[in-house]
Amino acid sequence: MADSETQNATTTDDHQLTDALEAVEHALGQLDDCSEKEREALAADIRSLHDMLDKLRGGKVHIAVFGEISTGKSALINALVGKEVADVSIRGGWTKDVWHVPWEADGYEVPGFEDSGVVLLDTPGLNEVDGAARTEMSRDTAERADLVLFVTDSDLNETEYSALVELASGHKPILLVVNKTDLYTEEQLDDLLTLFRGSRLAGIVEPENIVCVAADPRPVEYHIESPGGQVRKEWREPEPDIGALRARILEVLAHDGSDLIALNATMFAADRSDRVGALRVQMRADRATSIVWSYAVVKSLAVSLNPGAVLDVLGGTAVDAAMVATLGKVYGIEITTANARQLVTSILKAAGWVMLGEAVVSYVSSFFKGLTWGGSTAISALPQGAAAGYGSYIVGQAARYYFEHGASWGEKSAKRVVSRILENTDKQSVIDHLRTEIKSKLSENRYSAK
Ligand SMILES: Nc1nc2c(ncn2[C@@H]2O[C@H](COP(=O)(O)OP(=O)(O)OP(=O)(O)O)[C@@H](O)[C@H]2O)c(=O)[nH]1
Ligand SMILES: [Mg+2]
Repeated sequence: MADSETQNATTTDDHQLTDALEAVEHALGQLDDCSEKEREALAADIRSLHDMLDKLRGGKVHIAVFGEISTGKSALINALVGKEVADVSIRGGWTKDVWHVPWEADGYEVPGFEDSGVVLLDTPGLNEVDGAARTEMSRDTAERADLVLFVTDSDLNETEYSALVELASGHKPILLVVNKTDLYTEEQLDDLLTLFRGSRLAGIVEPENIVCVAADPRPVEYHIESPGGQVRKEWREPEPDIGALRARILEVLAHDGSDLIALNATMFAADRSDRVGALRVQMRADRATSIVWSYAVVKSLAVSLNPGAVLDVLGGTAVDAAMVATLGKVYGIEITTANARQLVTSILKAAGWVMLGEAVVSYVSSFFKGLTWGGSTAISALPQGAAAGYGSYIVGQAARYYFEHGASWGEKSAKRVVSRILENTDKQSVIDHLRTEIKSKLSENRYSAK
C-alpha cells in the first residue's frame, strides 16, 4: 500500500515531489538502527515525520492560521469554510488545541494527486497567559504548514513581529491577514496598510500577501423607514468579508501548490534529520559518559579492596574489556571479549602505561595527601583504587572515540587520540570524583574499616 501511494506521487512530472518523498523516507530510515530508548526520546520527531510522509503521499496542502489570541483566527476559519466549524469567543485563549478542518478551496487539487486537498489548521493564540506549551504547539504546526495565515487585528506588537520573523525563516509564504476591518475607518486602515507595506516587513511578508478581511463583523444597526414615516431600528449581521484573502490563497496555490508541499517537506525532513542526528549523538554521549564513570568506579573499588592487583589491573582486565564491549553496544557495534581486550591493550600501549602502572599510582597518590578518613587498609588502598579507576576512565574515553568513528581511529593514530585525551582530561577532577565515589561506596560497606 505504501508503495502504491508513493507511486501516486512519483507519477507526477514533478521531481521535487519525488525528492521530497526521498528526503522524508531517508530521515525516517536514519532511525532504523536506533535503540528502544533513542526511539522513545525521538517519538515526537518520528511521529511528525510519519505525518509528513502521509501528507506528502496524499497531496495535502496545510494552511495554518496563526496569530495572537482573540485576533479572529477561529472566526476566519468559519468564514472560509462557510459554516460554524470552530468555536469563536470574546474570551481570549479560547482555542486550546491545534485542530484541522478540510477546506474545499474552490475545488483546488494538487496536480498529480487524485485525492489531494486543502486542510485548514486552527491554532491556540500566541502569547497566551500560561500557555507556553500551546504557543509551542502552534509554532510546531506553523513550521509544518505549507502556507501560513498570520492574523492580526491592529498594528503588530513585539510578540507578533518576532513570531513573523521566526516564521519567515521557514521560507514558506506568509499571508498577513488584517482582520476586524469593520472596526476601522478607511483612513485608519490606509495608515495601517502603509505601515505594513513599508520597510518593516520587507523580506518577511510580500506586499501582495497583505490582505484585509472582516471574518466576523459586528452587527450593524439599520434604520428602516416605513411608508407611513415611522422609523424602525434593526440590527443585522453583515456577511463576512474575506473575498480578498480567498482570492490570494487560490492564486498562491495555483501558482505554487505542489512546489510548496515538496519544498516544505524537504526542508522539514532536513531539519528533523539534523535534530535526530544531534539528539542521537547527545544521547549516546550521555550514555557513554555514565558507562565510563560507572566502570571506572567499579574498577577503583575492586582495586581499593584488593590493592595488590594494581599492575594486573592496569594491564587490561575483564572490567575494562566489559566496559569497552558495553560502549560498543551504545554505538551499535558488537565486539567480542577477545577484541575488547585487544582494544584495551592497544589503548594502554598508546598511553605508554602497560609497564608504567606504578607511575600513575604515584601521580594519583599526591591527591590523597592529608586524607584522614577510614581504616588503614582503605586509606592505603585508595590511591591505587583511584589510579586504576583513572586508567579505566582514559581507556573508556579512547574507546568512545574509536566507536564514535565507526570502530576506527579515523585519520589519527591511537597514540595521537590517547595523547589528546590525556592532554584534555582534568586529572584532578576525575580523581576527586573517583575518590568521593570510593569513599561513599566504602562507607556503605560495613566490612571496609576492618
Ligand atoms: N468586529 C469584529 N470582531 C471579530 C471579527 N473577527 C472575529 N471577531 C471577534 O473577535 C473575538 C475573537 O474571535 P476568535 O475567532 O475566537 O479569535 P481567536 O483568534 O480564534 O482567539 P483564540 O482562540 O482565543 O486565540 C470574537 O468575539 C469574534 O467575534 C471581525 O472581523 N470583526
Ligand atoms: Mg480560536
